Amino acid sequence: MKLSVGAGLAGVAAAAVAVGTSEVVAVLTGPVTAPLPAVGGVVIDNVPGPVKDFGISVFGVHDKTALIVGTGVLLALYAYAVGVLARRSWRLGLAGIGLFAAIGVAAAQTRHDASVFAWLPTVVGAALAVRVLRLLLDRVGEPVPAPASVLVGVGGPGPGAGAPPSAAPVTAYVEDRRYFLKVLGIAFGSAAVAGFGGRWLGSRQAVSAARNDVVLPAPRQTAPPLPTGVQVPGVTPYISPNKDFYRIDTALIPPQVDPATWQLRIHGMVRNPITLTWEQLLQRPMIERYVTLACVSNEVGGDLVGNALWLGTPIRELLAEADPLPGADQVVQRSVDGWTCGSPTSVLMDGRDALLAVGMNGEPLPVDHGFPARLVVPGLYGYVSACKWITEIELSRFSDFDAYWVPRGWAQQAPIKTASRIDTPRDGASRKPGSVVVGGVAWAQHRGIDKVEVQVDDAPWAEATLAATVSSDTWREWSFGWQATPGRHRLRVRATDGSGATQTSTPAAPAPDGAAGWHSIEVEVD
Ligand SMILES: Nc1nc2c(c(=O)[nH]1)N[C@H]1C(S)=C(S)[C@@H](COP(=O)(O)O)O[C@H]1N2
Ligand SMILES: [Mo]
Repeated sequence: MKLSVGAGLAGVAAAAVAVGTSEVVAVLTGPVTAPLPAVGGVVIDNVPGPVKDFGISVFGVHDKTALIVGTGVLLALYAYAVGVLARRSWRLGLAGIGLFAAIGVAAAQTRHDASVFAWLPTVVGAALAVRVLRLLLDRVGEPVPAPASVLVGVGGPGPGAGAPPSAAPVTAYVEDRRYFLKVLGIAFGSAAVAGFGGRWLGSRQAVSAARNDVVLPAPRQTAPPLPTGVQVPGVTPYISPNKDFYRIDTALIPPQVDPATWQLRIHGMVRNPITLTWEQLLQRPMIERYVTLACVSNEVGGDLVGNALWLGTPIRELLAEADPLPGADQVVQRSVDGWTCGSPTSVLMDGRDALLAVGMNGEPLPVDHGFPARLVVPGLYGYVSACKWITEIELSRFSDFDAYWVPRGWAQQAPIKTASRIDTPRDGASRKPGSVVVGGVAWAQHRGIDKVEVQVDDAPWAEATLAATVSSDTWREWSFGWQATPGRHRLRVRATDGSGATQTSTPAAPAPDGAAGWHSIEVEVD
């Protein structure tokens, strides 16, 4: 092994130990204070917003794993360089670790829910990294100018076999290399154990136990019973199970909020500020409603939309008690992790079933979906209304405050656009000639769906059959009987909402206020 490679590996091992131990310390200070998630969070909050294709990457879930892996790879490269440098100059090595620590600490401080000890995981990790790097570098050894005969001896069957006395330093190096590899292995092993162990401990003290103990109150008003025939065979389930419900947020690690210490503060431009504890919230009148949520980042034909039975207290009643001052046209919602969104006060108070929700499909909210409490507003995209892990409601003005996504290029106000999607057949599927059932969903929350039409190739638009639905706040499934003839066909769908407006054919990208255009698929018939 070349000495510089050894030094580089020593650097990587030191970094691994730093990251691993920081995860253990973060069991005490909160998962977002560990350097890797902290830096990842800063990246999320600072990617340029208006970039269209970035919308999904920022909102999306899989990209979070990619972000952590990417940050880890960058750190490994950096650590390798620090190791190589440190062998030449120990002071440069220390400076390299110092820079790592500075970045980690700075990132952790910016996390909204970070404690005053947010610096601790990185500092402990960095201190251990210094020790590990020194230990390993001492074993990498120094190049020893040796006579050729000695080098042959080293390459021979046994270390030092018949070697002259002058070979001593080289023999020592060979022994040190074994020792070096052993220490390197131990360093990586303990880093892995610490890292995964820390994460595991952290998840054990997560709120799942508190969530299991929650007994949801009975609703004052249950949801209207589901009519028969809401479901079209082959189409997305009418009610999205919690485990399949799309998840979109900026949280690398979902905030763990203990209901015992949770509070909701309603303040700002109000006559009567209110603070609610979890107990007090559960004592408020609860209602149950089916509401379909949709994400503004959803592309035409996409699946960032879901329908659930929510249990919650009408937010309009809480706002009325707080008594907004004239001019307070924006209800700013703030999550425990600092994320914000803003809804028009007029919309939250116009009588629709906007809920401060605590239950989803008969369970307490899943942690990923905002436990213990979130807002659900029929008719507004999630990023302007559906604050998860909510802890603050501040009455303000649109002219005074821009919520999280607004400076990143998204609209201040964003009612959900009428949309329709073909679920069956799938794009690119093949079918036999004859009768083929085409089916899908359409949504225009709070206006309702009045008509869905399908067009095959250039034929006139034909009306689809609408399935039953529970209210105008939910999506509606539809089906269409198609007499398929051999060949390749294009199928399009468009919906008309309860106000009589038909979806526009003009495509629009998700930014700044939601995608538009008709969903179309191709089907091969033979
Ligand atoms: N605290 C918090 N709440 C949030 C978000 C977020 O990033 N942080 N994202 C919003 C967006 S963009 C959407 S579309 C909905 C998605 O809710 P879901 O993950 O329960 O489907 O949550 C909203 N609430
Ligand atoms: Mo969203």
